[in-house]
Amino acid sequence: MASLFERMKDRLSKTTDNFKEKITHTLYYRKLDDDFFDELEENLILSDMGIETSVEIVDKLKERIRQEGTMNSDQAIDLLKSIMTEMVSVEKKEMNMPVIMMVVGVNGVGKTTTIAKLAQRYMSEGKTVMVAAADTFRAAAVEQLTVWAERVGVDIVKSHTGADPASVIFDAIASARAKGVDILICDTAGRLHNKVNLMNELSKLTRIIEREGEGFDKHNLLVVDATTGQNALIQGRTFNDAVRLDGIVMTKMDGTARGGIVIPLISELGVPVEYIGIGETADDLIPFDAEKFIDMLYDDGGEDEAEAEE
Ligand SMILES: Nc1nc2c(ncn2[C@@H]2O[C@H](COP(=O)(O)OP(=O)(O)O)[C@@H](O)[C@H]2O)c(=O)[nH]1
Ligand SMILES: [Mg+2]
Repeated sequence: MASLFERMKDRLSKTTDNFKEKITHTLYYRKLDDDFFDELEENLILSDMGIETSVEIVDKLKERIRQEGTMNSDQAIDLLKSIMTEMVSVEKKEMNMPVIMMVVGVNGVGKTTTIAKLAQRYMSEGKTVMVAAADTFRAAAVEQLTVWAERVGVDIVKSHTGADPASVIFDAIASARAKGVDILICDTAGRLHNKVNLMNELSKLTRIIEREGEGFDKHNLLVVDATTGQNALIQGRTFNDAVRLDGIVMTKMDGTARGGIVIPLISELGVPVEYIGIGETADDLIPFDAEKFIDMLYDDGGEDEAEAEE
């Protein structure tokens, strides 16, 4: 079986190929004139880095070149790499057991699937896990989490469709406490009628978790879908205003060229991407290492074998 690193590299190849085509391959052996910087900025935007972040990257690069003196385009690209690495180096937040994890994000991004993947992963790390079906809005949502819970073998607390999500979370916390569970993962509905509505719903759930979850660490995870490109960034901003985000999971990194979106998401929000989804099975979730990701964007293929097993 291919190593995790190989599998990741393979699944992310559309994103990394796209970046190489737009950035490294077109910008080597070039004069560092205005055209160079304009094209760089444009190609960063086309690589889904977002306008704000692209402008920031190019400004930082110009500044650093000014400080360090004349250089050729190869050296500028190396500098670019280190600037981008600095921008995404946000420390991940430790979780102290027991934990209540609230998973938020709009419909269809992959929340329920990600919860199953996370449950399986935490259990394989020796943790006891429980999931709460607090997306009571859609008829199929509770059923879907139930199927996943059976598949990965995790306890589930649920109610009927249309039940109050806060009451499901209330019951789940009581049950998690009684059973001494390490991690309670709460699914939520992805309705996003408008921002006020979202804020109200999430703050209601947050209040219940705060009030009932004494003694539990709280960890809020945002799930976003890489294939939506800039929309993932817009959702990130909206949710970041509505709830304290501790981490992000970027799904559907397989088969999209738009994975570069993780960079502005991390640098703009200052929230780390903890995991990426690279497929539809419970095994298709891998820890995200921002530095390694940047390495992969610039890598020409000669991979360090020592890193292959992890
Ligand atoms: N290719 C791919 N599909 C995914 C990934 N994560 C979720 N999906 C699919 O995305 C669709 C929506 O997922 P779901 O968990 O129901 O999203 P939710 O509405 O946010 O709960 C499903 O068909 C999943 O199989 C991923 O990492 N890669
Ligand atoms: Mg769901």
